[in-house]
Amino acid sequence: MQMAEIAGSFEQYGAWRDALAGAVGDLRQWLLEHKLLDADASRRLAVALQRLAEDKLIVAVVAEFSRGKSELINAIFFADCGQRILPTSAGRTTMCPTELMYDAALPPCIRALPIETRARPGSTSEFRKLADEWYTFPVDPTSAEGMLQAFRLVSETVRVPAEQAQSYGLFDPDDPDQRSGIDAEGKVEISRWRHAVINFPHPLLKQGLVVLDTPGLNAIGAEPELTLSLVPSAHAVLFVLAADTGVTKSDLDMWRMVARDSAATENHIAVLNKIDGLWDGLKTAAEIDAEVQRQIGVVSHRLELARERIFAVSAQKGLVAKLTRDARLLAASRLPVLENALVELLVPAKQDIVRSQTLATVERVVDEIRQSLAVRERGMVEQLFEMRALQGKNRGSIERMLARARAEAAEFEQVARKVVATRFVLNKIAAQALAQLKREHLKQRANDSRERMRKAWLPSSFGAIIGEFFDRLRGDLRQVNERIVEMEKMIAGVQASFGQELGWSLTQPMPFSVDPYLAELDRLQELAKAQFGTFTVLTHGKWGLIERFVETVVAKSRDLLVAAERDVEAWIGSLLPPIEAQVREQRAQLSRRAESVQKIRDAQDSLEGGIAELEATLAVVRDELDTLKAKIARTRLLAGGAVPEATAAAMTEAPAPAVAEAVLAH
Ligand SMILES: Nc1nc2c(ncn2[C@@H]2O[C@H](COP(=O)(O)OP(=O)(O)OP(=O)(O)O)[C@@H](O)[C@H]2O)c(=O)[nH]1
Ligand SMILES: [Mg+2]
Repeated sequence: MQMAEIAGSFEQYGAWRDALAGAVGDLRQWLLEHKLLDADASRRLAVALQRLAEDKLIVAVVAEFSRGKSELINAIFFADCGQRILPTSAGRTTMCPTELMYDAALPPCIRALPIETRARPGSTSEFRKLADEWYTFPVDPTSAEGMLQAFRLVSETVRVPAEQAQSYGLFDPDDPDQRSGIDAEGKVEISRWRHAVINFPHPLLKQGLVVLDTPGLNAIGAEPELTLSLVPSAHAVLFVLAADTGVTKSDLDMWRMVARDSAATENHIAVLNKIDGLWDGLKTAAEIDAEVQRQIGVVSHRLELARERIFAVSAQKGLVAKLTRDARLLAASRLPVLENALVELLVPAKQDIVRSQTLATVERVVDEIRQSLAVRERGMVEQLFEMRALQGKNRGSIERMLARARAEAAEFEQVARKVVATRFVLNKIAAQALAQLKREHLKQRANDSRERMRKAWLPSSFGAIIGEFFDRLRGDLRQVNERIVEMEKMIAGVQASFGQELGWSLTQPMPFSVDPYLAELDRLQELAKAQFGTFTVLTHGKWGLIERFVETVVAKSRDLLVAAERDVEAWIGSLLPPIEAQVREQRAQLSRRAESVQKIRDAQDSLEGGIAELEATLAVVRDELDTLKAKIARTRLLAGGAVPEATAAAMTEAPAPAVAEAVLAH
């Protein structure tokens, strides 16, 4: 009952997404059955469908240790498990970053990456691709006790010699606080795992929710993957403070790191946890509220975050209230207020993105097909007109007509040759553009910078070296952009000449820009710069950490260039197929026409039959255009409907006329 808010919203979102995927899948199936889908358009729809299937809502929870991150996750998301599932306790509990998610391709399990991998090159995301490096522990989701037991894995520690911890970048002998952690045998305690992924068939996780729990105590600074990748890519970040500790210096350091890494704090919510500490049984409700408001004011001031983004709660009492179905305690915990805010932050924004991405692809494909069908329709209407004019005509005029049809076909081939020539030039420019984005290219740039850093050994010079690394990557991207502009111009030229000579109106190529990648590079550089700024004194203990940071920066740059390469390639791939499809369509049309005139010449009496046949085919094409119109209208309607019930009702009715009309309006 108490889970309704979050669970209900996520379920609605999931249902909306499934309905949208259903409409796109249905459209694709129908197009395939009617042989209207070429390979390129088919691939584009498949990509859109896959993106819908893999859609995730990521919530990251970060804070210093013991602020109640794990308890908050238990209370907000997993109270319906009937008990606390993530381990919580005083002191350090969660030792490694932990993702809770569900991937139906895997059985329920916990996969854990050993801490030893930190001594080897490669970021967590690179190890993610190496299944053999991970330990897999089965989880029985039907046994709460078994789950609880299994989840304790995230708290496991080992004692290792200080030097070993140092090689993992987890121990700095120059730090007096850390030195005091060495025991009589010269060992220190560290996490046993570097990262854990809990695959767990919980209803929220099945809808695509991913929850990231993080360890406190500097872990966020020691694992570049978290700061550079996992937390910034979350759709919502919960930053947790505790009412009994207030905003300490280390809380503030961590907040600055988190806020800075994400470029903007629009996805961030601060949670002031443990407000039950103020309920001493003597204060009145009004007094307690005044104290809470005062603390929120302090947090707002120190984090430089608007009051509206700060939520005071008691995670622990909220969990207890949900487990014991105590509505009064739940209200006192103020957890539902936070949950509403989280849903508000998460769902509408995500829905907008998914909607516009999906519709952009689908509308484009439908637009191209509609154009092909329109060409076919127009050709048939012209042909019918001619055939009707032939009724009762003599042989001579039929011969003339045949000659005209053949001449037109030959003339068309002259024009169509331009496409072949364009394809040739396009391939050449494409190869030049893509060469800038190849892995080997980046590898060389990275090795170069790494070598220079190693030689310099002076942290103050690292900023400049890293800066140059990024400058070069930006230069590469700008070159790619020049090629893109070239290709755009070429396609526009071909389209214009087809427009002039054949009267075609082709859809303009989709605009493409490398600006988002440039912006992403800027952001990455900012992060790297800030990070290197913290290494003012270079000690041996820190060198390993720096190496890992460089690793991560390079890995992130590679991911970025790989994504750019994929997008540029897809864009190039989408330039010519619509024109080529139109050429094929027109060619087929012209040859059908010549054929049918020839048939009439060969057996003049079959003219009536020919006309009837053509009329029937024309009816089929018109029918296809109508169906296409209805299908895209339905997809739009589904995509726009935020409320599934309303959408479901609308689906059974005819599509709204205004929308349907707009689809086919030339
Ligand atoms: N009184 C009170 N205690 C809480 C509340 N939330 C969490 N705690 C307690 O605070 C301690 C730390 O909670 P955790 O959830 O383990 O904290 P964490 O932030 O995950 O800590 P690490 O995993 O060590 O980084 C535990 O003993 C919790 O029972 C709360 O709302 N009120
Ligand atoms: Mg924890």
